[in-house]
Amino acid sequence: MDPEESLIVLSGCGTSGRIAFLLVTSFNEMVKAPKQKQICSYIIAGGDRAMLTSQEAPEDDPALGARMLDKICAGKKHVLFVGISCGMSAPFVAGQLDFCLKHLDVFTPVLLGFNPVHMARSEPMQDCSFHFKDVAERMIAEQRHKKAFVLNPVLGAEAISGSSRMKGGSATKIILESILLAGHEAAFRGKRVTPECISAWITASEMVYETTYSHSDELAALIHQAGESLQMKAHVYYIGWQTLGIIGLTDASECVPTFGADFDDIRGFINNGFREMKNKEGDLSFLGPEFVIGHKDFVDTILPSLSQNDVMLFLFTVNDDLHEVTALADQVRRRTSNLHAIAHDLEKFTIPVIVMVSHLQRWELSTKWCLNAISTGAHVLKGKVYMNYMIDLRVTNSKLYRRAINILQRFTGCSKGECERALLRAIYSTDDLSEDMTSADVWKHTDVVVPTALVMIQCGCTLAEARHHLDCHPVIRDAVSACFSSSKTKNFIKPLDSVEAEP
Ligand code: S6P
Repeated sequence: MDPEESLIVLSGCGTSGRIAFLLVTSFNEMVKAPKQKQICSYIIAGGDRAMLTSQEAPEDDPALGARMLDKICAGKKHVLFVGISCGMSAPFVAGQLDFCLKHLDVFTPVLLGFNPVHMARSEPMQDCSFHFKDVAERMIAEQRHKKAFVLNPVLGAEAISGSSRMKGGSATKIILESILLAGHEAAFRGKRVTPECISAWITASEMVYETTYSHSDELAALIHQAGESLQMKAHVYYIGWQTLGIIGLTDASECVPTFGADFDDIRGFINNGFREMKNKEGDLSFLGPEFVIGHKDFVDTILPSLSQNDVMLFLFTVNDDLHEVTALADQVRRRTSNLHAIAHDLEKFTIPVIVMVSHLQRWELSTKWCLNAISTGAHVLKGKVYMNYMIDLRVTNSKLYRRAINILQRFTGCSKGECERALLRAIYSTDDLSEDMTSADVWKHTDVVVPTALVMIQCGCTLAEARHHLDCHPVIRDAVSACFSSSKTKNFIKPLDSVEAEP
Protein backbone atom coordinates (compact mmCIF):
# COMPACT_ATOMS: atom_id res chain seq x y z
CA MET A 1 0.00 0.00 0.00
CA ASP A 2 1.54 3.30 -1.12
CA PRO A 3 0.63 6.03 1.37
CA GLU A 4 1.08 8.67 -1.33
CA GLU A 5 -1.81 7.21 -3.29
CA SER A 6 -3.80 5.24 -0.74
CA LEU A 7 -5.59 5.94 2.49
CA ILE A 8 -7.74 4.17 5.07
CA VAL A 9 -10.33 6.47 6.65
CA LEU A 10 -12.38 5.65 9.75
CA SER A 11 -15.23 8.02 10.45
CA GLY A 12 -18.09 8.41 12.91
CA CYS A 13 -19.99 10.74 15.21
CA GLY A 14 -19.75 10.98 19.00
CA THR A 15 -18.34 7.83 20.52
CA SER A 16 -18.01 6.17 17.13
CA GLY A 17 -15.75 9.04 16.03
CA ARG A 18 -13.77 8.81 19.28
CA ILE A 19 -13.20 5.08 18.75
CA ALA A 20 -12.17 5.86 15.14
CA PHE A 21 -9.60 8.33 16.50
CA LEU A 22 -8.26 5.84 19.05
CA LEU A 23 -7.89 3.06 16.47
CA VAL A 24 -6.24 5.31 13.90
CA THR A 25 -3.78 6.72 16.44
CA SER A 26 -2.73 3.23 17.60
CA PHE A 27 -2.52 1.88 14.06
CA ASN A 28 -0.39 4.75 12.73
CA GLU A 29 1.89 4.35 15.73
CA MET A 30 2.30 0.65 14.92
CA VAL A 31 3.16 1.14 11.24
CA LYS A 32 5.02 4.41 11.46
CA ALA A 33 8.15 4.73 9.37
CA PRO A 34 10.40 7.79 9.07
CA LYS A 35 9.15 10.43 6.63
CA GLN A 36 6.30 8.21 5.54
CA LYS A 37 2.85 9.71 5.18
CA GLN A 38 0.22 8.25 7.47
CA ILE A 39 -1.79 5.40 6.03
CA CYS A 40 -4.77 5.80 8.26
CA SER A 41 -6.86 8.87 9.07
CA TYR A 42 -9.94 9.62 11.16
CA ILE A 43 -12.91 11.92 10.82
CA ILE A 44 -15.12 12.85 13.75
CA ALA A 45 -18.25 14.93 13.18
CA GLY A 46 -17.66 18.36 14.70
CA GLY A 47 -13.85 18.05 14.48
CA ASP A 48 -11.39 17.34 17.28
CA ARG A 49 -13.35 19.29 19.86
CA ALA A 50 -15.94 16.49 19.58
CA MET A 51 -13.45 14.13 21.16
CA LEU A 52 -13.86 15.87 24.50
CA THR A 53 -17.25 17.53 24.31
CA SER A 54 -20.60 16.63 22.90
CA GLN A 55 -20.95 18.13 19.40
CA GLU A 56 -24.07 16.33 18.34
CA ALA A 57 -25.47 18.77 15.77
CA PRO A 58 -22.92 18.10 12.96
CA GLU A 59 -24.09 14.48 13.14
CA ASP A 60 -27.25 15.61 11.31
CA ASP A 61 -25.41 17.01 8.30
CA PRO A 62 -24.77 14.55 5.44
CA ALA A 63 -23.24 17.19 3.15
CA LEU A 64 -20.71 18.14 5.83
CA GLY A 65 -19.66 14.48 6.16
CA ALA A 66 -19.13 14.18 2.40
CA ARG A 67 -17.16 17.44 2.25
CA MET A 68 -14.83 16.42 5.08
CA LEU A 69 -14.20 13.06 3.43
CA ASP A 70 -13.55 14.63 0.02
CA LYS A 71 -11.06 17.00 1.63
CA ILE A 72 -8.88 14.45 3.40
CA CYS A 73 -8.86 12.13 0.37
CA ALA A 74 -7.77 14.80 -2.14
CA GLY A 75 -5.32 13.30 -4.63
CA LYS A 76 -5.73 9.69 -3.40
CA LYS A 77 -6.36 6.90 -5.87
CA HIS A 78 -7.49 4.19 -3.47
CA VAL A 79 -9.44 4.84 -0.31
CA LEU A 80 -10.84 2.26 2.08
CA PHE A 81 -13.56 4.15 3.93
CA VAL A 82 -15.16 2.76 7.08
CA GLY A 83 -18.27 4.66 8.16
CA ILE A 84 -19.25 3.76 11.73
CA SER A 85 -22.78 4.27 12.96
CA CYS A 86 -23.74 1.84 15.70
CA GLY A 87 -27.43 2.58 15.36
CA MET A 88 -27.19 2.78 11.53
CA SER A 89 -28.55 6.24 11.84
CA ALA A 90 -26.00 9.08 11.58
CA PRO A 91 -26.74 11.33 8.56
CA PHE A 92 -23.10 12.55 8.63
CA VAL A 93 -21.94 8.98 7.89
CA ALA A 94 -24.74 8.38 5.36
CA GLY A 95 -23.52 11.43 3.40
CA GLN A 96 -20.01 9.99 3.34
CA LEU A 97 -21.14 6.55 2.21
CA ASP A 98 -23.26 8.14 -0.52
CA PHE A 99 -20.19 10.09 -1.67
CA CYS A 100 -18.14 6.87 -1.81
CA LEU A 101 -20.88 5.03 -3.73
CA LYS A 102 -20.75 7.78 -6.35
CA HIS A 103 -16.96 7.36 -6.70
CA LEU A 104 -16.41 3.63 -6.53
CA ASP A 105 -13.36 3.93 -8.81
CA VAL A 106 -11.50 5.46 -5.84
CA PHE A 107 -13.46 4.42 -2.75
CA THR A 108 -14.25 1.05 -1.21
CA PRO A 109 -16.89 1.90 1.38
CA VAL A 110 -17.58 -0.18 4.46
CA LEU A 111 -20.52 0.43 6.78
CA LEU A 112 -20.13 -0.77 10.35
CA GLY A 113 -23.24 -0.76 12.53
CA PHE A 114 -25.21 -3.02 14.81
CA ASN A 115 -28.68 -3.07 13.32
CA PRO A 116 -30.09 -5.13 10.50
CA VAL A 117 -30.31 -3.02 7.33
CA HIS A 118 -34.11 -3.12 7.34
CA MET A 119 -34.00 -1.35 10.73
CA ALA A 120 -31.62 1.40 9.60
CA ARG A 121 -33.01 4.90 10.10
CA SER A 122 -35.50 5.90 7.43
CA GLU A 123 -36.30 9.42 8.62
CA PRO A 124 -35.61 12.22 6.06
CA MET A 125 -32.21 13.89 6.49
CA GLN A 126 -31.31 17.58 6.38
CA ASP A 127 -31.37 18.98 2.78
CA CYS A 128 -31.16 15.49 1.38
CA SER A 129 -33.17 13.34 -1.00
CA PHE A 130 -32.21 9.99 0.58
CA HIS A 131 -32.11 8.58 4.09
CA PHE A 132 -29.71 6.26 5.92
CA LYS A 133 -31.63 3.12 5.03
CA ASP A 134 -31.46 3.98 1.29
CA VAL A 135 -27.68 4.23 1.53
CA ALA A 136 -27.41 0.98 3.51
CA GLU A 137 -29.49 -0.81 0.86
CA ARG A 138 -27.29 0.59 -1.93
CA MET A 139 -24.27 -0.67 0.00
CA ILE A 140 -25.82 -4.15 0.17
CA ALA A 141 -26.41 -4.05 -3.61
CA GLU A 142 -22.76 -3.15 -4.25
CA GLN A 143 -21.64 -5.81 -1.78
CA ARG A 144 -22.77 -8.42 -4.31
CA HIS A 145 -20.03 -7.12 -6.63
CA LYS A 146 -17.54 -6.78 -3.74
CA LYS A 147 -17.47 -3.02 -4.31
CA ALA A 148 -18.84 -2.20 -0.86
CA PHE A 149 -19.23 -4.03 2.45
CA VAL A 150 -21.73 -3.94 5.29
CA LEU A 151 -20.57 -5.26 8.67
CA ASN A 152 -23.59 -5.43 10.93
CA PRO A 153 -23.57 -8.07 13.61
CA VAL A 154 -26.67 -7.47 15.69
CA LEU A 155 -25.41 -6.75 19.18
CA GLY A 156 -28.12 -4.58 20.65
CA ALA A 157 -26.11 -1.40 20.76
CA GLU A 158 -27.90 1.94 20.59
CA ALA A 159 -31.43 0.65 20.42
CA ILE A 160 -31.03 -1.21 23.70
CA SER A 161 -28.25 0.53 25.61
CA GLY A 162 -29.29 3.98 24.48
CA SER A 163 -25.64 4.91 24.13
CA SER A 164 -22.94 3.62 21.82
CA ARG A 165 -20.36 4.16 24.56
CA MET A 166 -21.32 0.82 25.98
CA LYS A 167 -22.11 -2.04 23.63
CA GLY A 168 -21.54 -0.61 20.18
CA GLY A 169 -18.37 1.24 21.11
CA SER A 170 -16.60 -1.85 22.42
CA ALA A 171 -17.72 -4.01 19.51
CA THR A 172 -16.57 -1.32 17.07
CA LYS A 173 -13.16 -1.42 18.68
CA ILE A 174 -12.91 -5.21 18.62
CA ILE A 175 -14.04 -5.57 14.99
CA LEU A 176 -12.01 -2.76 13.45
CA GLU A 177 -8.90 -3.58 15.45
CA SER A 178 -9.08 -7.15 14.13
CA ILE A 179 -9.39 -5.91 10.56
CA LEU A 180 -6.57 -3.38 10.87
CA LEU A 181 -4.28 -5.87 12.58
CA ALA A 182 -5.06 -8.52 9.98
CA GLY A 183 -4.23 -5.99 7.25
CA HIS A 184 -1.01 -5.11 9.03
CA GLU A 185 0.06 -8.75 9.32
CA ALA A 186 -0.67 -9.38 5.65
CA ALA A 187 0.80 -6.17 4.21
CA PHE A 188 3.83 -5.60 6.42
CA ARG A 189 4.72 -9.05 7.69
CA GLY A 190 3.75 -11.16 4.68
CA LYS A 191 1.50 -13.39 6.80
CA ARG A 192 -1.51 -15.22 5.51
CA VAL A 193 -4.47 -14.06 7.53
CA THR A 194 -7.07 -16.75 7.91
CA PRO A 195 -10.58 -16.56 9.34
CA GLU A 196 -9.17 -18.55 12.29
CA CYS A 197 -6.76 -15.68 13.09
CA ILE A 198 -9.66 -13.27 13.14
CA SER A 199 -11.81 -15.45 15.34
CA ALA A 200 -8.82 -15.91 17.67
CA TRP A 201 -8.89 -12.15 18.28
CA ILE A 202 -12.59 -12.23 19.05
CA THR A 203 -11.92 -15.07 21.48
CA ALA A 204 -9.12 -13.02 23.03
CA SER A 205 -11.63 -10.21 23.63
CA GLU A 206 -13.93 -12.68 25.32
CA MET A 207 -11.10 -13.57 27.67
CA VAL A 208 -10.46 -9.89 28.36
CA TYR A 209 -14.16 -9.65 29.20
CA GLU A 210 -13.96 -12.62 31.57
CA THR A 211 -10.83 -11.34 33.26
CA THR A 212 -12.26 -7.85 33.65
CA TYR A 213 -15.55 -8.96 35.17
CA SER A 214 -13.85 -11.51 37.40
CA HIS A 215 -13.07 -8.36 39.38
CA SER A 216 -16.73 -7.51 39.82
CA ASP A 217 -16.41 -7.05 43.59
CA GLU A 218 -13.71 -4.42 43.16
CA LEU A 219 -15.72 -2.83 40.36
CA ALA A 220 -18.83 -2.73 42.52
CA ALA A 221 -16.83 -1.01 45.28
CA LEU A 222 -15.60 1.60 42.82
CA ILE A 223 -19.12 2.17 41.45
CA HIS A 224 -20.31 2.67 45.01
CA GLN A 225 -17.53 5.16 45.78
CA ALA A 226 -18.10 7.08 42.54
CA GLY A 227 -21.88 7.10 43.14
CA GLU A 228 -21.40 8.50 46.65
CA SER A 229 -19.11 11.21 45.30
CA LEU A 230 -21.61 12.30 42.66
CA GLN A 231 -24.43 12.30 45.19
CA MET A 232 -22.35 14.61 47.37
CA LYS A 233 -21.75 16.86 44.34
CA ALA A 234 -18.10 15.90 44.48
CA HIS A 235 -16.12 14.62 41.49
CA VAL A 236 -14.53 11.58 39.91
CA TYR A 237 -11.15 12.15 38.26
CA TYR A 238 -9.54 9.68 35.87
CA ILE A 239 -5.78 10.13 35.67
CA GLY A 240 -4.66 8.05 32.70
CA TRP A 241 -1.45 7.34 30.88
CA GLN A 242 -1.16 6.98 27.10
CA THR A 243 -4.19 5.49 25.37
CA LEU A 244 -5.76 4.61 28.72
CA GLY A 245 -5.84 8.38 29.24
CA ILE A 246 -7.84 8.67 26.00
CA ILE A 247 -10.24 5.98 27.21
CA GLY A 248 -10.73 7.99 30.42
CA LEU A 249 -11.32 11.26 28.55
CA THR A 250 -13.82 9.54 26.27
CA ASP A 251 -15.80 7.94 29.08
CA ALA A 252 -15.92 11.21 31.01
CA SER A 253 -17.01 13.33 28.04
CA GLU A 254 -19.94 11.01 27.25
CA CYS A 255 -21.51 11.50 30.66
CA VAL A 256 -22.61 15.02 29.73
CA PRO A 257 -25.02 14.15 26.89
CA THR A 258 -25.95 10.72 28.23
CA PHE A 259 -26.77 11.53 31.86
CA GLY A 260 -27.15 15.29 31.80
CA ALA A 261 -23.97 15.51 33.88
CA ASP A 262 -21.87 18.65 34.31
CA PHE A 263 -18.55 18.49 32.53
CA ASP A 264 -16.64 18.47 35.80
CA ASP A 265 -18.66 15.71 37.53
CA ILE A 266 -16.43 13.09 35.93
CA ARG A 267 -13.27 14.35 34.24
CA GLY A 268 -10.36 12.73 32.48
CA PHE A 269 -6.70 13.75 32.30
CA ILE A 270 -3.84 12.34 30.22
CA ASN A 271 -0.07 12.54 30.65
CA ASN A 272 1.39 15.32 28.48
CA GLY A 273 -2.09 16.54 27.47
CA PHE A 274 -2.62 17.10 23.75
CA ARG A 275 0.96 16.10 22.93
CA GLU A 276 0.03 12.57 23.98
CA MET A 277 -3.31 12.66 22.12
CA LYS A 278 -1.59 13.38 18.78
CA ASN A 279 -4.87 14.61 17.35
CA LYS A 280 -4.95 16.46 14.03
CA GLU A 281 -5.92 19.88 15.36
CA GLY A 282 -3.33 19.89 18.15
CA ASP A 283 -3.66 21.73 21.44
CA LEU A 284 -7.27 22.82 21.99
CA SER A 285 -6.89 24.01 25.58
CA PHE A 286 -7.67 27.60 24.49
CA LEU A 287 -11.27 26.46 23.87
CA GLY A 288 -12.16 26.36 27.56
CA PRO A 289 -11.96 24.34 30.77
CA GLU A 290 -13.36 21.16 29.15
CA PHE A 291 -10.24 21.11 27.00
CA VAL A 292 -7.73 21.34 29.82
CA ILE A 293 -6.57 17.74 30.00
CA GLY A 294 -2.93 17.34 31.02
CA HIS A 295 -1.75 15.85 34.32
CA LYS A 296 0.06 19.11 34.94
CA ASP A 297 -3.21 20.98 34.48
CA PHE A 298 -4.77 18.65 37.03
CA VAL A 299 -2.00 19.38 39.51
CA ASP A 300 -2.25 23.14 38.94
CA THR A 301 -6.01 23.58 38.84
CA ILE A 302 -7.73 20.69 40.66
CA LEU A 303 -5.31 19.24 43.16
CA PRO A 304 -5.20 22.31 45.45
CA SER A 305 -8.95 22.02 46.09
CA LEU A 306 -9.24 18.22 45.97
CA SER A 307 -11.38 16.83 48.80
CA GLN A 308 -11.79 13.47 50.49
CA ASN A 309 -15.17 13.16 48.75
CA ASP A 310 -13.61 13.21 45.29
CA VAL A 311 -12.70 9.84 43.78
CA MET A 312 -9.28 9.62 42.14
CA LEU A 313 -8.80 6.77 39.70
CA PHE A 314 -5.39 6.13 38.16
CA LEU A 315 -5.28 4.20 34.86
CA PHE A 316 -1.94 2.78 33.84
CA THR A 317 -0.01 -0.30 32.78
CA VAL A 318 3.36 -1.80 33.60
CA ASN A 319 4.68 -0.14 30.44
CA ASP A 320 4.15 3.35 31.83
CA ASP A 321 6.67 5.35 33.78
CA LEU A 322 5.92 3.96 37.21
CA HIS A 323 8.09 6.57 38.93
CA GLU A 324 5.88 9.23 37.42
CA VAL A 325 2.75 7.34 38.50
CA THR A 326 4.07 7.00 42.06
CA ALA A 327 5.12 10.64 42.26
CA LEU A 328 1.68 11.86 41.21
CA ALA A 329 -0.03 9.36 43.55
CA ASP A 330 2.08 10.71 46.44
CA GLN A 331 0.96 14.25 45.66
CA VAL A 332 -2.68 13.16 45.55
CA ARG A 333 -2.38 11.14 48.75
CA ARG A 334 -1.42 14.28 50.63
CA ARG A 335 -4.92 15.61 49.93
CA THR A 336 -7.06 12.48 49.92
CA SER A 337 -6.96 8.77 50.65
CA ASN A 338 -9.83 8.19 48.23
CA LEU A 339 -7.35 7.03 45.61
CA HIS A 340 -7.82 3.94 43.43
CA ALA A 341 -6.18 2.40 40.40
CA ILE A 342 -6.93 0.20 37.44
CA ALA A 343 -3.47 -1.10 36.75
CA HIS A 344 -2.71 -3.70 34.09
CA ASP A 345 0.20 -6.07 34.10
CA LEU A 346 1.25 -8.87 31.78
CA GLU A 347 0.49 -11.72 34.15
CA LYS A 348 -3.21 -10.90 34.40
CA PHE A 349 -3.78 -11.15 30.66
CA THR A 350 -1.72 -14.12 29.60
CA ILE A 351 -3.56 -15.30 26.55
CA PRO A 352 -1.59 -17.91 24.67
CA VAL A 353 -1.03 -18.29 20.93
CA ILE A 354 -2.52 -15.02 19.77
CA VAL A 355 0.25 -13.21 18.04
CA MET A 356 -1.71 -10.43 16.37
CA VAL A 357 -2.99 -8.84 19.50
CA SER A 358 -1.02 -6.38 21.51
CA HIS A 359 -1.35 -6.15 25.25
CA LEU A 360 -2.17 -2.48 25.03
CA GLN A 361 -5.31 -3.08 22.97
CA ARG A 362 -6.57 -5.57 25.52
CA TRP A 363 -5.80 -3.21 28.35
CA GLU A 364 -7.69 -0.43 26.56
CA LEU A 365 -10.75 -2.64 26.17
CA SER A 366 -10.66 -3.77 29.77
CA THR A 367 -10.29 -0.17 30.98
CA LYS A 368 -13.17 0.92 28.75
CA TRP A 369 -15.46 -1.71 30.25
CA CYS A 370 -14.44 -0.78 33.80
CA LEU A 371 -14.97 2.95 33.26
CA ASN A 372 -18.27 2.49 31.42
CA ALA A 373 -19.48 0.41 34.38
CA ILE A 374 -18.22 2.93 36.96
CA SER A 375 -19.61 6.07 35.32
CA THR A 376 -22.90 4.43 34.38
CA GLY A 377 -23.33 2.83 37.81
CA ALA A 378 -22.45 6.10 39.55
CA HIS A 379 -25.10 7.97 37.56
CA VAL A 380 -27.66 5.28 38.33
CA LEU A 381 -26.87 5.77 42.02
CA LYS A 382 -27.20 9.52 41.53
CA GLY A 383 -30.74 8.90 40.26
CA LYS A 384 -30.17 9.85 36.62
CA VAL A 385 -31.76 6.66 35.34
CA TYR A 386 -35.45 5.81 35.68
CA MET A 387 -36.43 2.17 35.08
CA ASN A 388 -33.33 1.61 32.95
CA TYR A 389 -33.93 4.70 30.79
CA MET A 390 -31.40 7.50 30.74
CA ILE A 391 -34.14 10.08 30.93
CA ASP A 392 -31.97 13.11 31.58
CA LEU A 393 -30.35 13.01 28.16
CA ARG A 394 -29.43 16.19 26.29
CA VAL A 395 -31.66 16.81 23.29
CA THR A 396 -28.95 18.04 20.95
CA ASN A 397 -29.71 16.46 17.58
CA SER A 398 -32.51 14.85 15.62
CA LYS A 399 -31.74 11.32 16.87
CA LEU A 400 -31.87 12.43 20.48
CA TYR A 401 -35.01 14.49 19.83
CA ARG A 402 -36.65 11.35 18.50
CA ARG A 403 -35.31 9.30 21.43
CA ALA A 404 -36.77 11.84 23.86
CA ILE A 405 -40.21 11.50 22.26
CA ASN A 406 -39.95 7.69 22.36
CA ILE A 407 -39.11 7.78 26.07
CA LEU A 408 -42.10 10.02 26.75
CA GLN A 409 -44.39 7.71 24.78
CA ARG A 410 -43.12 4.66 26.59
CA PHE A 411 -43.76 6.07 30.05
CA THR A 412 -47.00 7.93 29.48
CA GLY A 413 -48.73 5.89 26.80
CA CYS A 414 -49.66 9.16 25.07
CA SER A 415 -49.50 9.71 21.33
CA LYS A 416 -46.37 10.82 19.51
CA GLY A 417 -48.03 14.20 18.82
CA GLU A 418 -48.89 14.80 22.47
CA CYS A 419 -45.38 13.83 23.59
CA GLU A 420 -43.74 16.03 20.97
CA ARG A 421 -45.86 19.00 22.04
CA ALA A 422 -44.93 18.49 25.70
CA LEU A 423 -41.25 18.25 24.75
CA LEU A 424 -41.47 21.44 22.71
CA ARG A 425 -43.19 23.23 25.60
CA ALA A 426 -40.27 22.23 27.83
CA ILE A 427 -37.71 23.20 25.19
CA TYR A 428 -39.25 26.62 24.47
CA SER A 429 -40.23 27.24 28.08
CA THR A 430 -43.81 28.01 27.19
CA ASP A 431 -47.27 26.55 27.55
CA ASP A 432 -48.38 28.20 24.29
CA LEU A 433 -46.58 26.84 21.26
CA SER A 434 -46.54 28.98 18.14
CA GLU A 435 -46.43 27.61 14.60
CA ASP A 436 -42.76 28.63 14.22
CA MET A 437 -41.85 26.57 17.25
CA THR A 438 -43.47 23.41 15.99
CA SER A 439 -41.72 23.57 12.62
CA ALA A 440 -38.16 24.64 13.54
CA ASP A 441 -35.05 22.52 14.25
CA VAL A 442 -34.89 22.59 18.01
CA TRP A 443 -32.18 20.24 19.16
CA LYS A 444 -29.81 22.60 20.90
CA HIS A 445 -31.01 22.03 24.41
CA THR A 446 -29.10 21.36 27.54
CA ASP A 447 -31.83 21.72 30.13
CA VAL A 448 -33.71 18.89 31.80
CA VAL A 449 -36.35 18.95 29.09
CA VAL A 450 -37.33 15.28 29.04
CA PRO A 451 -38.15 14.96 32.77
CA THR A 452 -40.02 18.29 32.58
CA ALA A 453 -42.10 17.09 29.65
CA LEU A 454 -42.72 13.75 31.37
CA VAL A 455 -44.09 15.46 34.49
CA MET A 456 -46.24 17.82 32.40
CA ILE A 457 -47.86 14.95 30.53
CA GLN A 458 -48.25 12.60 33.45
CA CYS A 459 -49.62 15.18 35.88
CA GLY A 460 -51.46 17.19 33.23
CA CYS A 461 -49.82 20.31 34.64
CA THR A 462 -48.30 23.55 33.37
CA LEU A 463 -44.62 24.10 32.66
CA ALA A 464 -44.22 26.14 35.85
CA GLU A 465 -45.83 23.39 37.95
CA ALA A 466 -43.63 20.72 36.38
CA ARG A 467 -40.50 22.77 37.05
CA HIS A 468 -41.60 23.35 40.63
CA HIS A 469 -42.12 19.59 41.07
CA LEU A 470 -38.58 18.92 39.74
CA ASP A 471 -37.12 21.62 41.97
CA CYS A 472 -38.68 19.91 45.00
CA HIS A 473 -36.96 16.64 44.05
CA PRO A 474 -33.34 17.28 43.16
CA VAL A 475 -32.94 13.60 42.21
CA ILE A 476 -34.49 13.13 38.76
CA ARG A 477 -35.54 9.51 39.38
CA ASP A 478 -37.36 10.48 42.60
CA ALA A 479 -39.11 13.35 40.84
CA VAL A 480 -40.40 11.08 38.09
CA SER A 481 -41.35 8.28 40.52
CA ALA A 482 -43.25 10.70 42.75
CA CYS A 483 -45.10 12.06 39.77
CA PHE A 484 -46.13 8.59 38.62
CA SER A 485 -47.23 7.45 42.05
CA SER A 486 -49.27 10.59 42.74
CA SER A 487 -50.77 10.94 39.29
CA LYS A 488 -54.39 9.99 38.84
CA THR A 489 -53.58 8.55 35.45
CA LYS A 490 -52.85 4.85 35.48
CA ASN A 491 -49.14 4.28 35.90
CA PHE A 492 -48.00 2.06 33.12
CA ILE A 493 -45.19 1.65 30.68
CA LYS A 494 -46.11 0.98 27.12
CA PRO A 495 -44.90 -2.40 25.94
CA LEU A 496 -41.78 -2.03 23.78
CA ASP A 497 -43.41 -3.35 20.63
CA SER A 498 -46.21 -0.82 20.72
CA VAL A 499 -43.80 2.09 20.32
CA GLU A 500 -42.13 2.72 17.01
CA ALA A 501 -38.62 1.18 17.09
CA GLU A 502 -35.71 3.54 17.33
CA PRO A 503 -33.04 2.93 14.73
C1 S6P B 1 -22.52 8.64 23.11
C2 S6P B 1 -23.75 8.95 22.32
C3 S6P B 1 -23.50 9.55 20.93
C4 S6P B 1 -23.23 8.53 19.82
C5 S6P B 1 -23.35 9.21 18.46
C6 S6P B 1 -23.10 8.26 17.30
O1 S6P B 1 -22.75 8.35 24.45
O2 S6P B 1 -24.62 7.85 22.25
O3 S6P B 1 -22.49 10.50 20.97
O4 S6P B 1 -21.98 7.95 19.97
O5 S6P B 1 -24.60 9.78 18.36
O6 S6P B 1 -24.00 7.20 17.30
P1 S6P B 1 -23.94 6.09 16.19
O7 S6P B 1 -25.10 5.20 16.44
O8 S6P B 1 -24.01 6.80 14.84
O9 S6P B 1 -22.63 5.35 16.33
